[in-house]
Amino acid sequence: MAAPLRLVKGQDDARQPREKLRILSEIERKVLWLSSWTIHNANHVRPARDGLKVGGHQSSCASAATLLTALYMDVLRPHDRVAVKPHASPVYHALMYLLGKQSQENLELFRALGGAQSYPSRTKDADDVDFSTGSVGLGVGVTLFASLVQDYARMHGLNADESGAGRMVALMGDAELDEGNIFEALLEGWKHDVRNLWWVIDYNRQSLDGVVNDQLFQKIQSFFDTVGWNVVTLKYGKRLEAARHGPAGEALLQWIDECPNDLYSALTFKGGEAFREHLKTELQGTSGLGELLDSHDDLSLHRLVTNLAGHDMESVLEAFHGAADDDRPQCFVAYTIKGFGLPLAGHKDNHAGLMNPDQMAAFKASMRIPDGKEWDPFAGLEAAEEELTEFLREVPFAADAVRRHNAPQITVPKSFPVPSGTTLATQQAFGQIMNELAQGDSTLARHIVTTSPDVTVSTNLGGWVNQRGLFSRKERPDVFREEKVASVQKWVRSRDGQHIELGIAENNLFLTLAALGLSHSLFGARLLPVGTLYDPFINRGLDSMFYACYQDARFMAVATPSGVTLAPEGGAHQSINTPLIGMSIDRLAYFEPAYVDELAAIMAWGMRYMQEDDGGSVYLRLSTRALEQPERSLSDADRQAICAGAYWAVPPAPGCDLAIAYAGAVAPEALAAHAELLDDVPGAGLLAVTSPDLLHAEWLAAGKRRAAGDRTAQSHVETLLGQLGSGAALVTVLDGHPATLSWLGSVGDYRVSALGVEKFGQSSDIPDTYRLHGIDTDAILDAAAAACLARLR
Ligand SMILES: Cc1ncc(C[n+]2csc(CCOP(=O)(O)OP(=O)(O)O)c2C)c(N)n1
Ligand SMILES: [Mg+2]
Repeated sequence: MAAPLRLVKGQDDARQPREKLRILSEIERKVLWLSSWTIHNANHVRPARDGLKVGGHQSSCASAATLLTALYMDVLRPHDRVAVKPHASPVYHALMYLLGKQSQENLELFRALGGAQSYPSRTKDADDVDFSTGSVGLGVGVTLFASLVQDYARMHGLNADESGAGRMVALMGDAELDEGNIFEALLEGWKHDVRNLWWVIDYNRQSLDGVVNDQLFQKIQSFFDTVGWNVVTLKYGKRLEAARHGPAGEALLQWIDECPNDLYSALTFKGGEAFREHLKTELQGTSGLGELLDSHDDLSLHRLVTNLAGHDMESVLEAFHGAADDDRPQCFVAYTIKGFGLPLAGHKDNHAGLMNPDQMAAFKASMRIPDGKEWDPFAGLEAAEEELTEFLREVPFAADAVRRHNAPQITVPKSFPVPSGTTLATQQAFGQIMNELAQGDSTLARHIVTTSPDVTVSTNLGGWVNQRGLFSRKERPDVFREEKVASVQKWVRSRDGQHIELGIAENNLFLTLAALGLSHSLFGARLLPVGTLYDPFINRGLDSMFYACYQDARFMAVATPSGVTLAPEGGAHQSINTPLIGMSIDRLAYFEPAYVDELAAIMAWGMRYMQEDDGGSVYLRLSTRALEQPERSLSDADRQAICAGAYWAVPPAPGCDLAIAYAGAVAPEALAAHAELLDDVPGAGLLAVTSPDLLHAEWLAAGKRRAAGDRTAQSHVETLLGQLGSGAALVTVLDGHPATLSWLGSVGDYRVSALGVEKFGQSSDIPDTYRLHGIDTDAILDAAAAACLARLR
């Protein structure tokens, strides 16, 4: 039973519930209008230049107008954070417009350059979007991990907000529940006992292509029950609830209950007359039916039968306020109608459907909007402008409070100490660097948080976790240790722990990194998140990784082992395409060091980069192959070159016409081939590439600067390769797709022979697999010989 409507804490006591309801309903009406008009304007009013449909989702907006109005105009507080379903973007912008946080100009430019974004965007929208959405399911999922991160920040005393925990809210489409990542997140949330989480399902029973399965609500109920959420169903609005006690009331509600989703939608679209016909036939003989039908004309019958709670402000407020003081995760299943209040309501094809100009004109008239007053915040409403202005000024969500924090940066040394040892793998060295960081009690170490999807130990994070412990809201000792069962792993769970152990789902890893990587801004807690996984499974979490970068979360993803170098594991675990992913994701700097002194410098650089305003995230592609380490001590300039993406391991003789460029674990093959080549080409160069990504990005940027008139612009790679002769041959090699380095030829006039992995691999040892893929010493020598011969021709 829902709680009665009541005022919430901190709200103006003078404001009476009835009055509030009336004004909120007015605002809801305005929001419905503005969202519809924003889309209409973009499609039908604003001049089109390319003949392309602009699009927008009037029906998806209408479906969510009541729920979002209730949330933003009454229920939410400034420290709550929200993911709004992508297709309700115009509703969000309309609400922010009314609250003075969005401009009319941006609404007019909806979906145009610089205007309000198609889908809410944390980085591109001007009106303080908390979580970007677009790829359905991910915005929902990230709220769950944000609640975990909020707890982490609070329990580590790092959060800026003193006003208690905020709610992490998702206003989601019902079809988002088809996305697997939702269920992966739910299970993980259950394990971590997440709190202060609200998922509001806009249960319009329609997706893009049509109407969803009947009885879906039962499944929803049981999914959420299973993981300990409280489920609140908002089904009938107040008018239908009242009708229950009138003539044929119970029968009517039962008929709606049993009505298949597609029939209910179709009748909603057709109108009151269609409902009447069906009720007459299907409830024939029901006592009171005649009285019920006779007391309504078609319009009012339609209003009655479509009075679902998700469009009934009073019911919505009751449900939300009824749950307000409970920190248990809440799922609200709000029955709605896609296109409610529009001529598109209920039609199965309405997802991308737009009102045509005639329909819009009629809708505008029904909204009492005079010509020229389309953007007026108050036109067509019954409440007086002063009253509405006063109400909007008092909206709790809009109270003067910092919603985007800015946590100070943590100092990071120039480089971390280089792990000692003559033969080491980068993965092993990563573990040692983290282990050493864990030992001191530096400020830096206190702000690092690690996470891994069940590969903590196998990616060498064990040492860090032994010292820093696992994060858990509930303390739990290491039972194996207490029972004196010998193990090198010490897994104590506590609120102080600095490692978030996840189940295997890589989507969850990247959504956790997304939430951790925004914590400085969301909660004022500067965290330096480091997440480990096996490189091939970047593909598994790719959309979430992309999503994290899209909203400018800052993290370090350490992917190991990688490539075919993990040879015996076979084709299913050998990653080929990940270097190209590293290069092509914006705001992500991909590195593939071969040696551990490079790694130590890159990790320190990365932790600085993660904190810079115009920085980004970092992806380290590491290996389990132990390499003999060079005996050297890096200078600042060396480290600078390493972090810029490349250096000459052996500089070429000036004007020399041959060089080998390698990245990562194939260094020994490149070195061996280079040593052999020196007999024939004494000045041949050997280029160590540590980041194909930064090298490439900076090269493109320099080209753009030159095109813009800066003649002095020169990139690091141009300086390096400029030491070669014109037309020099370049053999590139890495354990990854050859396109990663093949572009080097275009940096100057160079002929590239690009070696790399193009085919799925199979189980074998390194000599076999390198030979199979043509990245061994012989293949490099063959490519160099062929390149030299081609030059002579
Ligand atoms: C990952 C992903 N796949 C497909 C789409 C295309 N798409 C956009 S909305 C939608 C259906 C959404 O239905 P629902 O979540 O129920 O939203 P509503 O009915 O409220 O519009 C689909 C398939 C998408 N945005 N993201
Ligand atoms: Mg839907």
